[in-house]
Amino acid sequence: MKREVMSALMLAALTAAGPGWAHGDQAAKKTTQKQAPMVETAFGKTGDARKAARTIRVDMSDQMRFSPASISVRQGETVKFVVKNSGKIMHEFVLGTMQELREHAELMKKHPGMEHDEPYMAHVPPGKTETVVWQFTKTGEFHFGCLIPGHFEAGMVGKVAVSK
Ligand SMILES: [Cu+2]
Repeated sequence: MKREVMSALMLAALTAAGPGWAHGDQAAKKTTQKQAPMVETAFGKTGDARKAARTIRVDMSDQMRFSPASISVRQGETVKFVVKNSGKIMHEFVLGTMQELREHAELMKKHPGMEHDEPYMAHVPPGKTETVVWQFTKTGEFHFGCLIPGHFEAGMVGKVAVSK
C-alpha cells in the first residue's frame, strides 16, 4: 500500500520533470512491482521470489505471538514468508538481529508514528496477509519481531536458526 503511494508520487514528480523522464519511470515502475529493492544485511539479503523454494506461513495474533515462533533454515535458502494478521489490531513482521530489533523497538516507542518499509519487513493490517521474500546468506541465530510499541516487549518475537 505505502509503496504504491510512493510510486504514484514519484511518477507525478517525474512527469512534471518532462516526458522523457516519465517514460523512463514507466519501465522502472514495472520492475519495482515485481522485485523488492536489493538490500544486504547481517542476517541476509532481499530474496528473489523465483528462487524461493520454500514457503513458511506465519500467523500473528493479538495475544502478541507469532506462530510458528521458531524456524530453521539452511544457509543460502530463500524463503517466502506469508505473514497473516489474524488479530484485530495492526501487527508487523520484521526480520533482524536481536540487537537491531531491540534498538528499533525502543525507537518506535519514542516515535510511534515512524514509518518505514524495507524488504525484510511487512506491516500487516488486521485480517490481511503480506509477503516477505528473504535469502538467509549467513549462519547464526536471527529473529523476527513485531515492533509496534509494546508488542515486542510483550513477547511478540520469534527465532530463525540458520545452519550450514
Ligand atoms: Cu504486534
